[in-house]
Amino acid sequence: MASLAVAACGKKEEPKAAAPAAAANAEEKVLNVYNWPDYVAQDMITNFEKETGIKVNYQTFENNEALQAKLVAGNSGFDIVVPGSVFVKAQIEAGLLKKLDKSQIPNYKNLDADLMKKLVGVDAGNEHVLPWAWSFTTVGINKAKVAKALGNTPMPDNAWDLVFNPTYTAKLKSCGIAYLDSPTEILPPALHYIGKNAYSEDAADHKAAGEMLAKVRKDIRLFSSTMIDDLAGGKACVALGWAGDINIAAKRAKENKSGQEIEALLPKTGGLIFFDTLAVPADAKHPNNAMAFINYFLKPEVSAALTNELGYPTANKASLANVEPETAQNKAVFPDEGNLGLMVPPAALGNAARESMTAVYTSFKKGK
Ligand code: N2P
Repeated sequence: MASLAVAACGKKEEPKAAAPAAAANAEEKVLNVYNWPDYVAQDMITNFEKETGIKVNYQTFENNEALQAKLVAGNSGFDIVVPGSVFVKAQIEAGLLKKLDKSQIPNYKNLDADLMKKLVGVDAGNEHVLPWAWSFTTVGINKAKVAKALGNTPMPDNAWDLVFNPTYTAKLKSCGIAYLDSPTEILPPALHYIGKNAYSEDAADHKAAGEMLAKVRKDIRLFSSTMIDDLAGGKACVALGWAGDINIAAKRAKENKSGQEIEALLPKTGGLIFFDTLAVPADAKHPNNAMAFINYFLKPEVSAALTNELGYPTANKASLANVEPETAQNKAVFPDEGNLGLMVPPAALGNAARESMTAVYTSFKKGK
């Protein structure tokens, strides 16, 4: 009897105990997400909707500059956005992002503490963002087409030569060179190639990178927001892009039985690591739904699906057990310690540096 009484009493107390959840549910069951293209596992959104009853409106943006413009304008209507680590510090400083409410993210414990430490430089105390996925900027190739276009010239020792050295670009332009279309995607690898700090804020360094870039401008066929179709569809044989997207292109070429082998290279002087992060705009209307989405994403099997389907690692340590062996062993998805050690870690760029990079990039692109 006594235990029944306790149970009954417990029941009576329930509505009070559930008050915070009730407050969360007071939000209309809508979540507006703004992410990069080709960056979500196939069933994730529908599964989240089924599990939570929250309806997701999903839109995409093509580069960090486009997202930045939306956030600065305000009233974007988005509840979840996915800024690259390069932009996060400036966005936090400008008050554009809300702090995460970790009490609503029990799966936060699944995150890899070492990877989270890599973000404290852009988000002190890991208060505002957590990784959606990470990868590195590098060079992707269609192996057979590149070998053919290079002829007697052997592959360079440093893969960056394929996109920055006129000796190689002059030969490769026949099968197509593609660059990402964004100042903050091109200037950092260009700076790294000429031996400067990839995230230098010095306008003189940007100018020097621009001078190097000008020498290869006539050999660049396309500027693009993703390398997937360019490489898999044969528009380009070489791309300056993200390893993850190059991995997707490789997968697609295989599935299409095109006979073409596409590969993300590991440059001898290192690629540039980036994190894309889950963040909530300061004026988001559905921040609690955003926390529910983040918590859902941090389930081991949900994060693992992103890695398995798209070839992007997440920071969800608990998801690693669900990553398929073929993906886990792919060095273009999970570079080994040696390669990671060569890579440029993520860093922040201030507004003035980004403006200076944009000016250099714009005149580079125009000057054919
Ligand atoms: C999505 C690629 C986004 C990664 N396919 C670059 N930040």
